[in-house]
Amino acid sequence: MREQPRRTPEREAYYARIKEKNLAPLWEVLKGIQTDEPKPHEVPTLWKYDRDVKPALLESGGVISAREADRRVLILENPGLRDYFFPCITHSLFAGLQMIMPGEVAPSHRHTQSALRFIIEGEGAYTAVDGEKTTMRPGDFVITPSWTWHDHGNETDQPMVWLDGLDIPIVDVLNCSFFEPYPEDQFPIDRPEGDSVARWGTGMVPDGHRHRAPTSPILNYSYARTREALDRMAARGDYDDCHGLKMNYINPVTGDWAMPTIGTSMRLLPKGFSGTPFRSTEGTVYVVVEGKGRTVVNGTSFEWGPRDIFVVPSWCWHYHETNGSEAVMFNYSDRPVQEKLGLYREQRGKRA
Ligand code: GTQ
Repeated sequence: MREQPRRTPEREAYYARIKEKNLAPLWEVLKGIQTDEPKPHEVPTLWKYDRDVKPALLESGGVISAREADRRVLILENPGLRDYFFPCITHSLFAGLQMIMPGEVAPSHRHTQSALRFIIEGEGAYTAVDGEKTTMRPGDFVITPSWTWHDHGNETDQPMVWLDGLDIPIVDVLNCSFFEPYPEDQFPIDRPEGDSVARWGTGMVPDGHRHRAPTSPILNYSYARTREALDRMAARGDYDDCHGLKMNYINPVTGDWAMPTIGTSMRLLPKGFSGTPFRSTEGTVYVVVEGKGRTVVNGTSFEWGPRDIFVVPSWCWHYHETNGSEAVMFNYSDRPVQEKLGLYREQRGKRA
C-alpha cells in the first residue's frame, strides 16, 4: 500500500474537531480503499459437503422446521467476512444450502433479491415460480427472478438439498430491498410443468413475444440437457487452457447472462487436465457436480469431489487440475454487473 500521511497530535485534534461537523479527512482513508488492485476481504474457502456440510444440514432438520425457519438454510459464511453486514460468501454474493424434508413446504413469498437454485442432492422436490412448478434434479440450475412469487416443497420420501445463490449484498448497497409474504403457502399454479422451456428454450420464441424482463424466462436449465451439450462438444475437444469446456447460461431473448446480477456457467474438465493459471475480478463460487480434482488458489490446494463447494475471491491466481476422471463444475459470480459497469478484468498466466 502507498504510504499513509503521518499522524500527529495536532492533526488528531483537528480530525476530532471536524468530526462533530460530520466532516472527515479523505487523505487518512482513501489509500485503503483506492487500492492498486483488488484486495478482497473474503478468503479462498472450501466446504466439504459429505464430510462437514451434510451432517450439519441433517441436524438442522431437528433444530427447526422449514415452516418456522421460513427458509431452513445454512449460510456458507466466508471466514474473511465475519465482520460484514451479513454472512456472505463474497462481498457481492450470498450462498446458502437449503434443505427440505419430506412433506415440508417453504411458504410462498417474493423479494427484490434475485435467487438461483443449484441442486446438490435428492430428486423430485419442486420450486414454483409465478405459477409454474419445476421438479428439481441434481445439477439443475433454477432461477427465481427478482420480485417473483416462489415456494418450495418436497413430496418425495428423501431430504432434498440445493444451493441458494442470491445477490443480497448488491441489493443492500443500492438500498432496494422489498419483501412480501404470500397469504397462502402456495401461489396458484396456472401453467404446466416445462412451459417456460417449451416457450423459450428450444431456439425459438413465441411470435409477438413481449418478454422485457432482465432475467431469463427459462425456469429450469436442466442438467440432463447441459450435460448432453458438454458431452457432444467434448467430442471435438476444443478445450480452453484455463477453463476447459466452459459454457455460460444465457437469457435466450437477449443473449445476455441468464440473470442480471449473477453470471452462471457450467464447465467440463477432461481427464488429466492441468489448467493454465487465471485470475479475474469476479469472485467466483464453484459447485462440483461430477468427478474429482483440485484447484490451487494463491498457492493453497483445494481437493474437491462431488457436491463440494469452494470460492475463489477476486483477482486471486488459480488453476484447476483433474487426474483419473473428468469433472463437471457449476460456477456463479457477479460478472454481469461488472461487465455492465465496464469494470470486469481478467488475466491469463503462464503454465508452470
Ligand atoms: O428461497 O427465498 O437462502 O429468500 C435466502 C433468502 C433462500 C428463498 C435463501 C431467501 C431464500
